[in-house]
Amino acid sequence: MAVREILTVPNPMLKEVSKPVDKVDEELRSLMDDMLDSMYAADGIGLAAIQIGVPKRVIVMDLDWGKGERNPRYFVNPVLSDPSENTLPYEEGCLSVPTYFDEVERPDRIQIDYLDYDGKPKTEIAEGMFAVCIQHEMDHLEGVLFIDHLSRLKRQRAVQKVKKLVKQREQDDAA
Ligand code: K1U
Ligand code: ZN
Repeated sequence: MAVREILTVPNPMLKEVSKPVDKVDEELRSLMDDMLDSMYAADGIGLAAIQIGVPKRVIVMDLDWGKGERNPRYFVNPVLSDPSENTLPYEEGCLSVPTYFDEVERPDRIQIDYLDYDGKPKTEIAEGMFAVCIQHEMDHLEGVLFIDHLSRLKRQRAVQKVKKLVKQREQDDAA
């Protein structure tokens, strides 16, 4: 298992549409293990494979991270359907847009069909934070970031903030 670098805006890979996975095998499980390690190391609750530069339709998540428990979840080739009419506004963050948070409104309930860590097909209803997070991660698979749901001005501000942060981190690392 390994912690991999998480890509940040404006890296063009984050705009790529990820490709479906053919089979859930040891190689894919190793990728999911690395994704989980990378997510935990960055203090996140979700991660899409494209965020570590792998354009596959794979998501990992742990909504209990930070509560002192580990409940990792894996979603391969996820498909969302039947969104609720009710929406939930939530102040979202993203490991690819570090230190920037803003409100996005999404359906508060949605169905998800996917393959699990062992390649078994599963169906679940996501609600609340699970619904917010899975829709945020699904956007990553389509090359969409949460800041793409905001105004152009806010998006530009967010990208400028991250560019400045990354430059500062590079200077600190070189010192
Ligand atoms: O996709 C990602 O970069 C992960 C992202 C998931 C997410 C968080 C909040 C709303 C929607 C999606 C993060 O984990 S960012 C880190 C963060 O905001 C957070 C971390 C721990 C607890 C709560 C939020
Ligand atoms: Zn994100």
